[in-house]
Amino acid sequence: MLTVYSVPISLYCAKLRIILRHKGLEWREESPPGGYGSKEYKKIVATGNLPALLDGGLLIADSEAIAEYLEEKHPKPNMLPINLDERAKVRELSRFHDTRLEPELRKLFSQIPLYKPDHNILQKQTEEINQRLDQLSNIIEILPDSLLLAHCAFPITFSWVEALTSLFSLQISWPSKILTWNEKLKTFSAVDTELMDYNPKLKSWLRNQHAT
Ligand SMILES: N[C@@H](CCC(=O)N[C@@H](CS)C(=O)NCC(=O)O)C(=O)O
Repeated sequence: MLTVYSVPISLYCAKLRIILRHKGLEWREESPPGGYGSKEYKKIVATGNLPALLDGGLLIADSEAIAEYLEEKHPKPNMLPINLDERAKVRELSRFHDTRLEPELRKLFSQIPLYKPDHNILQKQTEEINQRLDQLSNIIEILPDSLLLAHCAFPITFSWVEALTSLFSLQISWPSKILTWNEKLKTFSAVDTELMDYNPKLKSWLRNQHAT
């Protein structure tokens, strides 16, 4: 059985669970010994980050590397298109998430435990996220009729954006195309199942962070 090193609140671990569920794979989750970034965990995963996958003797870190490995090892159902050009576009969308949208969201994480967040940071990151959402709405073309690797992180990131919007009263402008796209993604049972489990955990984690 596959082993995934994860923590419940990790966005990229949730993305990986969507892929695992969609492919009908079985896995068990383990917390990183000593916590992620710990010396103990770095003996297993040199970079100390999550998620990491252990498949027999093979250990892989980075959700996208894991996703592509699973796609090649378990190609059904297909989560990358057969067509070369389309496959390249799907990878482009994955990179957009991991290198453009999510890093702007992440810059808000430092504000979460604070009673008095820095309003300049909130304002700046609101503008950055709005800009990325706008760009995304120009990248996504059609409503997907199958779930692809590149789709899997977005519904989780959108949940974070929504949760931080209510926490910090952010002025996020959601392009209607993205709202429609996200509703479509939620119709895939692997996405829906993950969100049903993840969203309450996210809300409760945020409440606890804010109370401490
Ligand atoms: N691009 C990486 C990002 C993973 C990532 O940022 N993971 C977080 C948890 S959600 C983490 O491990 N942060 C601690 C660190 O990077 O040292 C991926 O897709 O796996």
